[in-house]
Amino acid sequence: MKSMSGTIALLVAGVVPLVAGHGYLTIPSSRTRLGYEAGVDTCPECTILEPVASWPDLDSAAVSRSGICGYNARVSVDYNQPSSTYGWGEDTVASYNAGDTIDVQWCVDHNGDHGGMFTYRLCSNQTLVDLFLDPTYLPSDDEKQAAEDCFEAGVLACTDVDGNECDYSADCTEDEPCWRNDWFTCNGFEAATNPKCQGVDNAALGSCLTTIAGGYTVSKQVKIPADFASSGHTLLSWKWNSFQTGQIYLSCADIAIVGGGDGGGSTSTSTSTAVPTTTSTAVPTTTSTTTPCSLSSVAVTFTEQVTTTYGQTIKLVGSISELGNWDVDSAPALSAAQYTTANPVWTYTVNLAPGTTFEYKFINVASSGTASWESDPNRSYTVAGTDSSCESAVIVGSTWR
Ligand SMILES: *[C@@H]1O[C@H](CO)[C@@H](O)[C@H](O)[C@H]1NC(C)=O
Ligand SMILES: *[C@@H]1O[C@H](CO)[C@@H](O)[C@H](O)[C@H]1NC(C)=O
Ligand SMILES: [Cu+2]
Repeated sequence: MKSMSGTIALLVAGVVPLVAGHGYLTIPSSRTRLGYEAGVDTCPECTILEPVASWPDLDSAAVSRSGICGYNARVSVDYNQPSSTYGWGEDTVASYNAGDTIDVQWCVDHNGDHGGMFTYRLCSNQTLVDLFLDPTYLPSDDEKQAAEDCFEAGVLACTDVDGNECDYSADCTEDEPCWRNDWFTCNGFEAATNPKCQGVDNAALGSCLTTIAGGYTVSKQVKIPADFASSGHTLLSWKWNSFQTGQIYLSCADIAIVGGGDGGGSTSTSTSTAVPTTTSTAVPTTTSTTTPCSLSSVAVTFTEQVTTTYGQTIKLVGSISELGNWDVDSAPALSAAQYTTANPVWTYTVNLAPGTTFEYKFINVASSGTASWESDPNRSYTVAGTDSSCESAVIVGSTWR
């Protein structure tokens, strides 16, 4: 249950609560990350499926209540059901094109880096996915398992992306079922340098947020299959099988995939076959039905490139209530979860009504409370979503000035 290193840390520190921090999906923002940012989850890296056989047969464990999105027993939160209260699962957090190669990242805690292998997965059965998109419905364990089987069939293989390093795990031997390089592997558990999952992208301690001992980012790229059917709302599931412990970690992120094939479920092609014209009225030709955009809100993610020192917080203050009406004390703080030395970025996602126009600036608040403002002029932004673009999630990138 606890890692060896965790046990040692407990003996030394004495006061650390009886948990060992582990890992969760951070990019795209998982439901777990949103739960942590909303304050309902006090340990996002503690969403654990255990005890299970996680190694070397990576596919053997039933997911039971953990499902594809994870169950955090520490705070009794089931991420398989969208939460209207805390804001995960109802809106998508990112939109990708079918065929895109995308950046993905999870965060492993220093105190619970159990090594092993991990995957990112998509399920092409929208009927199954839809069970996990209804805030009034918690899927049964059988439905969770059916979805798990679907996601297992949709592993986004390491080998699909040119330039990915797709190694065989140093902790597997050739005769074991974990001897495969389509999954992503962490470094050898006992490797002399950069061991375990923290070795994957050589990130610094504290490069992402965990609640126990500080986190290391684990960054990879995956490819959305070019023929993945367009979906306004589907799920990306992340799964990490521990080498050291009988534990599996699961998170999911709500995403949109556009521009893909029609998949198997579409009936649009059947309209091109001859329809017996029993009446004289014209049979409607296959017009491209442009659905009018009717988004209730757009998830706007602000990213600010700015190098900060320990104790400083970047906030976003502006002319609308969501941004504190220019009041520094009411302004939301950005997250440093994606901050690395190589990529010093702070991020904040806010749901805004389409058409909202506002001015804003970033401020750097020292631990003393003193705020430094960006230079003039004010930045300004108008939320789209009333036009034909109909993007439910957008990213607004900027650099401190
Ligand atoms: C999708 O899942 C549902 C529910 O399990 C199942 O009834 C259906 O046959 C599946 N569809 C496909 C195309 O596999
Ligand atoms: C930025 O907006 C604030 C609040 O409306 C205003 O007081 C300030 O003059 C603006 N700055 C510039 C350069 O326009
Ligand atoms: Cu553990």
